Amino acid sequence: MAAKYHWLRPQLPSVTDGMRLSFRRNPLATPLENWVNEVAAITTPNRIVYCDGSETENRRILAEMLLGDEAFKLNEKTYPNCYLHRSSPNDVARTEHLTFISVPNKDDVGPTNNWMDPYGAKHKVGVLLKGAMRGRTMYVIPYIMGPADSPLSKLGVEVTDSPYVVANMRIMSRMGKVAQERLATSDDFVAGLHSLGDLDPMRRCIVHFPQEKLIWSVGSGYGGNALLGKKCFALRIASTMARDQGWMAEHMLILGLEAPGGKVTYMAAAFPSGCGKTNLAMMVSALESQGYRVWTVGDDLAWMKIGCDGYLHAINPEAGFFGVAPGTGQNTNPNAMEALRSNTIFTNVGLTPDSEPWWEGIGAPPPPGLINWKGEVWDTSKGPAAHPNSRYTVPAHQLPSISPEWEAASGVRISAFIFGGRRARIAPLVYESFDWQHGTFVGATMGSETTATATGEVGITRRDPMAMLPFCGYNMADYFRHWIEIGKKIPHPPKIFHVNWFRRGADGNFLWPGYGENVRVLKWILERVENRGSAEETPIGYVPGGDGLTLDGLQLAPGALEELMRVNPADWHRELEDSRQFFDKFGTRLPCEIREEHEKLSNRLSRSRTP
Ligand code: OXD
Ligand code: MN
Repeated sequence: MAAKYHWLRPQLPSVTDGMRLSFRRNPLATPLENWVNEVAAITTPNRIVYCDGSETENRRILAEMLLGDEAFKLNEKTYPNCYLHRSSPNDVARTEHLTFISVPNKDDVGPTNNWMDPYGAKHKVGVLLKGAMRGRTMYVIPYIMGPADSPLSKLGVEVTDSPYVVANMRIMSRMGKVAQERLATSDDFVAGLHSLGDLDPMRRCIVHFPQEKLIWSVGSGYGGNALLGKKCFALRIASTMARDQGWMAEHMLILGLEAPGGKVTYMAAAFPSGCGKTNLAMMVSALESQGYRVWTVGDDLAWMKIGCDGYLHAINPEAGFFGVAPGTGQNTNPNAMEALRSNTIFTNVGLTPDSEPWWEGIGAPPPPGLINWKGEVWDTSKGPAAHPNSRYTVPAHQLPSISPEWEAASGVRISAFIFGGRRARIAPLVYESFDWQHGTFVGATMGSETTATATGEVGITRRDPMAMLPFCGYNMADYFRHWIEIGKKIPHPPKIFHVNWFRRGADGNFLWPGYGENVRVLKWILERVENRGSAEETPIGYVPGGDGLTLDGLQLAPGALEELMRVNPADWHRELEDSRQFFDKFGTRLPCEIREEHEKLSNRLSRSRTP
């Protein structure tokens, strides 16, 4: 056995020594070349192509992608340089149950991650990778997460046997020559090995080795499982790097709110998947005529570091948007609709007879002859024509609302953090935490309801601290500790808020219109950041005072505003019990500050009940 798997590095004394496969190193080769050769020895591709990121190469890769029967060129007149890709029907989303963090000690990944021990993982997943690229091309993609000239950016290298992944990585990261030049002979890169394998879900596995800055992903060609720069590197591996190096890697959008006079205030917001992060980041402001405008810096990820000026500075590590298509339309997100008219790769959307993409919510009825995401002629008996998790991959610079600062080398100064979730009953439209420690508690108690019926019945609440449940690469108790500690080190920390666009009235209808009207809430947040804006104290934090929100031009149902701001102590006591059960999973590793905030909130709620 040992001889057969000698490339799995059992000859090394420990898997924590920072080396990767470490087999047959050539002292004349660069660390990148050595690693690529080691990977090739395992996966045995037919040929190896080092990607340079050029336009000529991109055309070749797209042509290669089109050779497969699951890719199509779209209408060149109406969607120039756009493509449709259909993934295997069993491979349409991230697979959290097949995603592992691999470090020696199980306690270090905590109760919210799947764990594999590194030796076991190397053997088990190594078997799946052995010969996995036989007959295929292995592409080597050096890439930068973050603006090419930013000190906050980091390098990665992904090897993959999927041309679709190469084409997507070209949109989502700065890849090729620019990364190769920055990497030069350094070994300071996150290494990602991706192979489609045979796409059998029984042989699918995504493993992270944070101590080696290594990712192995086999058996999936979809999104976050295959574009390794996104969730695997920029969140799971980067969160451990951030903990060790004193910065933050968060599942947050970044936006700039421009006020009359032109000053832009930047905010970063974390919402669980499916709560409208992309729409918020790309919002067309309902208060544009009053001079309030929203600029997009990023829609999913934020890397943040304390700057010499004492503020937290954020970059968007991505160069594109990998957005959910269904529900994206002229009314909900006109900026995205404009961006994705060219140079976009669509995945698992419907296809019209005119070779245009189609999805539910696009704003046009399904045309006769529509083909669904599986390639079948569609009718209503077949369910949605576009898969609910179908996507567009579009270069960020094509977005009409892209911030002029989106590639600023020093990032943008963050003045507010916003947490949120989908809560039908409990959380007010917006509230402000009392301080950083309380704000950390607000983030740690975040949750979102999976469903809420038309009658407003509350769905299942999934606790999703800081929207990082599937993405934190280490024990979440230590992640809360990291938040508390870094807050003490930021001379000018962002203020922390919580929003809920999804509160429903007794009739089950949403109380707040959402979308572009959310700018009214952002405006109040901006005013609070500037120490103005009227606010009322409640047990859970500050909510806007009677005239706090700018509501002119908006028709709310009678009583809706009061209902939107209401804090019901009995509901919050139940909520606290639910989060206590979640926190209990972490045992004594949970920071005492979190328990302390829990206690303080409980006391404030009890006091508020007493007349
Ligand atoms: C995403 C997610 O795809 O959070 O961004 O699931
Ligand atoms: Mn996300």
